[in-house]
Amino acid sequence: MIILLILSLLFFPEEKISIKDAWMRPASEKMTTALYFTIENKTGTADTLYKIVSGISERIEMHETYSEGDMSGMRKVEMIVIEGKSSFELKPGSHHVMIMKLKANISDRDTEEFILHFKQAGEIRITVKAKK
Ligand SMILES: [Cu+2]
Repeated sequence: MIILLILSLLFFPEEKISIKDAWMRPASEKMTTALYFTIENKTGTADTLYKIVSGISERIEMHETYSEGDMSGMRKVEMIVIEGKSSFELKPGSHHVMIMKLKANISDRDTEEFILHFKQAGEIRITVKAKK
């Protein structure tokens, strides 16, 4: 019985939240840049991304882009909800992460660390490569 349990854990690891295709735009110190990635939620329940932390800037916000009549632009959102068994793509022209007041230059092919905070999955650390 116990052997069966161990085998099932080995062959069917717990499905959870994963981050794919993360990238950010190169930018200079004191400037603002954007981070994009796809969140895959393989669990059966919704999860919420509510905070992103990194040492590379003074401020990090999640943004959405909108257009209402003649008005269009981007605005801050407090959280991103990823429904169960679905994925959510942050991409140019859509939801993105705004990295404000960079503490150093980010050059093409540099890598930076971010910690994503989810209500269910907890902290997920990602390494992101800069590309043009
Ligand atoms: Cu923005």
